[in-house]
Amino acid sequence: MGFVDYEVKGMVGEITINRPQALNALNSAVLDDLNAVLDGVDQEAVRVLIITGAGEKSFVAGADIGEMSTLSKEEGSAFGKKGNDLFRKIETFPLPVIAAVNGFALGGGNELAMSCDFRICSDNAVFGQPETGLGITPGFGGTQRLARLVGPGYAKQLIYSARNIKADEALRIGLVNQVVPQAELLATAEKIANGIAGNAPIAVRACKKAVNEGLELGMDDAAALEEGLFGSCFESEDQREGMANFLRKKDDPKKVKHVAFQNK
Ligand code: CO8
Repeated sequence: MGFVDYEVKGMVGEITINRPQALNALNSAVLDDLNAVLDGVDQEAVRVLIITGAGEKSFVAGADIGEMSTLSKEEGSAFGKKGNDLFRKIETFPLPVIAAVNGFALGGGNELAMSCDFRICSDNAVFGQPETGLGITPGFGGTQRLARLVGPGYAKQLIYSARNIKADEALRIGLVNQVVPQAELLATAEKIANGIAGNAPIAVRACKKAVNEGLELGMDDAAALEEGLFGSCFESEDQREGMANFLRKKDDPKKVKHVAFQNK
């Protein structure tokens, strides 16, 4: 639809920001389209999402500078909220979301990637928060998520200096998990996604919740959160079958089989 394509391949949903004439920059229409695609994801059939950008040059080159250039203070705040609400929706989306960063991930592009559960990138990827060079702050979560991901010292240096970094530096500071040749990016993301999709969905989704929400809590409360989510997996068909499979295999190694988890 519009500026965002969506394709389901087996249990993996692939979302592509598709506005290559502007290096996939995020204007209001792109944000609306992405929101609508997320609302349409069949969360029973699809187990993992991948977000990438169209073309070989850019993941997302930021929020649309032309659209932002004439905003008033109130309109600026409203645009920030629109992006923040959407990226928070991705961050808290029940399914794991992988960013496959295929080029420039600047400003709102880096912020979109950081709202995903983790990032892999192509070797031509460039990351940065150029906003202070444009007279604004990052506004779609960059000041918050970058500091949480790479630590406040590195985040502040990158944001204050508006310096872009290449894939190898992004890997070194923990902004991305893996760097691969451009031609292998999507296949690598799909392989990772399919690996996750083969595990018990109830458990994977509970793990996302546990990590995300636990990071906001003190350790005692975080441990209690984990206990509740751990307990919630029991009595599910997938827990029973997953464990029974292991026990069968112990009795007789020939009984080892792949468990086709049913999300029940
Ligand atoms: N917005 C709008 N158009 C863009 C953007 C963008 N962010 N990035 C690229 N484009 C457009 C260019 O204007 C150009 O269009 P045209 O062909 O019509 O002139 C086309 O994409 C191709 O771009 P270039 O010719 O510039 O391509 P280059 O290869 O020469 O350069 C760069 C690529 C280095 C990525 C360069 O395009 C660039 O620096 N882009 C801007 C990057 C940037 O500063 N991004 C951050 C924007 S600010 C932001 O994201 C804030 C988020 C929070 C907002 C909160 C609001 C309150």
